[in-house]
Amino acid sequence: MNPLADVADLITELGFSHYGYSAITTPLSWDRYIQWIENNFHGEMDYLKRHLEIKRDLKNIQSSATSIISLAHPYRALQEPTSFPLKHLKTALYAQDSDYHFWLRQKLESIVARLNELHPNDFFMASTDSFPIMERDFSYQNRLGWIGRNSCLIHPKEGSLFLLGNIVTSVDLSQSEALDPLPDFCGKCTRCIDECPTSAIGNDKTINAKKCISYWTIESKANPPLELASKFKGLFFGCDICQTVCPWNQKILKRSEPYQNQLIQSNEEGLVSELRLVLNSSGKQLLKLLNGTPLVRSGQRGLKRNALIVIANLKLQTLADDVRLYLEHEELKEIAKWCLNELSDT
Ligand code: B12
Repeated sequence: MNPLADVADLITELGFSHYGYSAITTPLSWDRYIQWIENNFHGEMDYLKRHLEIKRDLKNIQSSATSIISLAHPYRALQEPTSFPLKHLKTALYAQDSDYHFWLRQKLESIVARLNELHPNDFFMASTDSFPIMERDFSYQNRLGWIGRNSCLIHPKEGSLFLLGNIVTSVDLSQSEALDPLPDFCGKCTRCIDECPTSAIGNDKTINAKKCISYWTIESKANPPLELASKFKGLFFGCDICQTVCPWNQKILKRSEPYQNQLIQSNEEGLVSELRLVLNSSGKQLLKLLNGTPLVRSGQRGLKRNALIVIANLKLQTLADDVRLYLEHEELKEIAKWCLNELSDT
């Protein structure tokens, strides 16, 4: 019997697409993870090097921890229209919404609250990027998908356009017979590798973050190497290319077409006006506009940096005067100069 039967309805009501559970083990890809860090593929994301003892053994969070529940939630922007204010700048699908660190965490906390009622003497802890947990790895172990060539977790029915949350618990959820992880259905397909504009995806299902558009437009505080930035394809925040070209996501993308703001509405006039808005707004104004969305993570400087790169990529001559205002900017002058150069090449 499913030991989570009492919360199964709640999980579905909350919009999770699928879930699984198992006993805590050393993460299946622990050695790969260490190798990835040693290869320096994490760039400036130093937090990935910390708390390794917790990552390796989740019992270090709480000694009574024995099991882990993994849950997948589809990006909400694929299911319903969101109030995301930028309709033309290309923003990753997960980010065209309020920040999942809040809404997904809240949903996980409601499950934890119910579980606490049912098991008052047990321990439950929810995490979505809030604890040093290898979320993909445990979700793979819990059969939420296979690890795709693009390193995303892919499910045969749900594709990969979903977020992950995990609940660590002292309740023993070990399966009487350990189930094998889902088989890898990537086959010979290399579309994600072939279509990645910056060749960030290796042949061993790992991403070199230092080449990944998502890393440079979301995580990094620095300016990307200009040679690399020239390949960003006008993407403003995050990148979904390695997922949107994946055959396993085509059905989901088709089904959600009515909600995909930017694929439908983007036009040059709208794009120019949004880029102007980003470049000419103060930090306070941008915070007000984007409050609660993942974009605030990049900060004023990061968003302006991203806007300058979009202008250079798309050769938007009309914005040359707006770019010139940044030639004296302490941190953005190099990018502004490069951007004007790119514009003058047209
Ligand atoms: C750091 C990070 C990033 C970095 C690095 C990404 C990366 N691939 O490593 C950057 C900023 C680039 C990034 C980008 C994105 N991210 Co991110 N990111 C994370 C974070 C915080 C840690 C991931 C990590 O540890 N990376 C290090 C690498 C080495 O680990 P890994 O990706 O888990 O890779 C393992 C597998 O490849 C595995 N492996 C490879 N082959 C095999 C074979 C076998 C048999 C096994 C067992 C394992 C295995 O070994 C690796 C080491 O463990 C997680 C949240 C979390 N706490 O886990 C989210 C997370 C991975 N990101 C997520 C998302 C949504 C994204 C983006 C789609 C966002 C966007 N649109 O821009 C992109 C996708 C880019 C991509 N193709 O991965 C989701 C992924 C959901 C999913 N369906 O897979 C997560 C889980 C966040 C969440 N809570 O939902 N991200």
